[in-house]
Amino acid sequence: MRRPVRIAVTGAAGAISYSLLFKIAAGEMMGKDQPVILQLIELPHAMDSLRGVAMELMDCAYPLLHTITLHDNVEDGFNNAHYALLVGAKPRGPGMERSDLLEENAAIFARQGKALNDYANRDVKVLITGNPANTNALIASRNAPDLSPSQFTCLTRLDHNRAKGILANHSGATTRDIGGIMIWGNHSATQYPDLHQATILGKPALSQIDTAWYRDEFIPKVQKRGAEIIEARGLSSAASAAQAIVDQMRDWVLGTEPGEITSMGILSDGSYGITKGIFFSFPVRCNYGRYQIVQDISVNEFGRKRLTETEEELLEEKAVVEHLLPK
Ligand code: NAX
Repeated sequence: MRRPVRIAVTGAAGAISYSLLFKIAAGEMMGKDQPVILQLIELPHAMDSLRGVAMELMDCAYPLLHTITLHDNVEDGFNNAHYALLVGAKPRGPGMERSDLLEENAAIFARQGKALNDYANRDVKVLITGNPANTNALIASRNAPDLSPSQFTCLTRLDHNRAKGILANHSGATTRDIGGIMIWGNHSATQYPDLHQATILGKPALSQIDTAWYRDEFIPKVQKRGAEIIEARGLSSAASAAQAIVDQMRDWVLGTEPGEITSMGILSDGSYGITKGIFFSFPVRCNYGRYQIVQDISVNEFGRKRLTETEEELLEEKAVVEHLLPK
């Protein structure tokens, strides 16, 4: 058996974690031969609830679950972590402006970035889920000067999976038959779910579906799926978000399937003309624990407009928190 890896999770008593932690302990994220130590982090007032979650995890008697530790601060919780899943964030309250939400979360993710820098394993891989995920990732990475920005990603795999699921449902194919989905940009309603590389049973998806459906129904449906779920369920996506976190981390660590593309929010290096220094979802492939942007995909005029729109939103978000970013 391998040596256990340390996985720190913030917001560990929240709704997403209530699905996520059980999947990790069952070996769905790191593989069926990889024992895990869970370092669970919550706000002080949620520690009782967290103890309940830990008891349930213990009661599942997972063979791969080595140890569980509970923490009410990130400095202890991130200690020696190989992986850090930043799920907890301040939700938008009544009457709260978007800029207030950005600023309040900026303070949280600045502290978390510093704590990762000071306490986590030097090779830690960090996935930010808490919203606004892209800008929170920017803040965390900028506050961790001793870590490489390539160690930080934000979650856009849920958008990717949603696009795949909705296309499968519409076309009658199974998700196994679908490849080449791409999500560009922000995890928000400006994201661009792009089907120009997508295939259904190996043939171009766009030759098999109606262009009007793609542009007028599919794109807005993926963009607004989170809101549609809140309206229907009265609660935000939790189990599907947990699945997406597992999928994104597994691909990052263990690699994407040969030839397959996935989508990850990563620091822009200027590819596709996107401003450097913002976290933007790109089509990537992963191998040996690293991701690489898939290059040379042609982006038509329709796509370029969408890329610019979502890029502009991220630049606006960055401008709101700029004064909190270390130089
Ligand atoms: P919940 O409100 O159920 O749980 C969040 C938990 O985080 C709470 O228990 C809270 O006490 C804890 N928390 C808050 N601040 C913390 C901090 N500084 N340190 C440690 N713990 C902290 O929310 P949940 O449904 O689990 O969603 C978590 C986050 O994911 C939200 O910000 C949500 O907006 C975001 N999402 C992001 C998605 C994405 O694709 N990027 C999709 C799903 C989800 O909406």
